[in-house]
Amino acid sequence: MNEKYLLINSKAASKQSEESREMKKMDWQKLLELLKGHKTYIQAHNFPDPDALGSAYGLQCFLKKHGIETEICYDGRINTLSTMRMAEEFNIKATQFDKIKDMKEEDYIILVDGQKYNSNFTDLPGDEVACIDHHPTFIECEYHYTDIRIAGSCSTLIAEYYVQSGTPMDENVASALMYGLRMDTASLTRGVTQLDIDMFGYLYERADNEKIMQLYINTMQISDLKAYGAAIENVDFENGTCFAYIPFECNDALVAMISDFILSLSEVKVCIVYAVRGNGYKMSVRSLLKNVHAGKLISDALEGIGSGGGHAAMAGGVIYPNEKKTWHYNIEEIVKQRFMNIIKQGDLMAARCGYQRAESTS
Ligand SMILES: [Mn+2]
Repeated sequence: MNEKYLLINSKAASKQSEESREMKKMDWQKLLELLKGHKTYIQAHNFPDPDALGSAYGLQCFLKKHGIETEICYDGRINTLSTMRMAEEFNIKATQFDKIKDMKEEDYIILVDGQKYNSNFTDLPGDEVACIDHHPTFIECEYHYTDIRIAGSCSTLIAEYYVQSGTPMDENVASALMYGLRMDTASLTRGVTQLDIDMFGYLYERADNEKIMQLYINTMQISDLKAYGAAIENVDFENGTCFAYIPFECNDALVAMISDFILSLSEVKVCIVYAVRGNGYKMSVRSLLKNVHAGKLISDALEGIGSGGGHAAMAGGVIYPNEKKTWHYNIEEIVKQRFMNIIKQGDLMAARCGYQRAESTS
């Protein structure tokens, strides 16, 4: 079932990508023109993952080759083993916003691997003039330069800047982009478009593939097992949909990894994994069903109490801090009710339109 699903998904995704590529073409010359003479920061999403860091670094080196110096910044922390090791291995210099003392309102910011108003993007003092991202847009925002196209990773889009402009790519950049591409697409098995495959081929010839394989080993720490244990302990399964609650703080990447893990159970078609985040909650959603779009599901289910969005197969979001006080006694009940309501509405719609659930058609 999985393989078939992926085939359908990848065909649909590449069609979608072609459409969106027509709408918003990348224009590397326009980007260079825009940035000339401005102090520029490249902002990766909060708590950057390998794709965010890889694309920020790839873009930084691209711009440098064209005479534009930039600084990579992010809010939150680099707190997963995979991202920490990546930064170290590829010598990527990214500065936590707290340590940047001199960002001014007139400084330029390019957002990578996410968009303004996303729950995982802190609004820094600088001016967000450009955005390069591979996620669907949930809240529209005008930038001077926009390159938002659906693809498996943001690293894919950045790789294309080198290809289109004929800019030479060194091994370190190719490796960082390759790692980002592989991590976001689970090595080309998730949300893959034709562009991802093309760029994979391009990067493969230039990257240190041995080093990338090394990064794949030891990506978890003993302390992560506590979160897996809690999620397994609190699993609640109903009709193909699985909820798992982690009642303590847990970083974004770990919540996402546990979400992938729960989805690997053969009975699970949709899963919602969430953990305490300050006074609110951090959520991760996965869907294998054609009629359940993970991004729309989380966005609708959290309406009024949080925000979220993402791809058809994977999405993330947060429940706002002030909500926890009122609800933490029965958070599991509330989350389940909200998500199941949306899923059931989808099923009703699907039944009316004569669709079938994906698992019964493939
Ligand atoms: Mn990404």
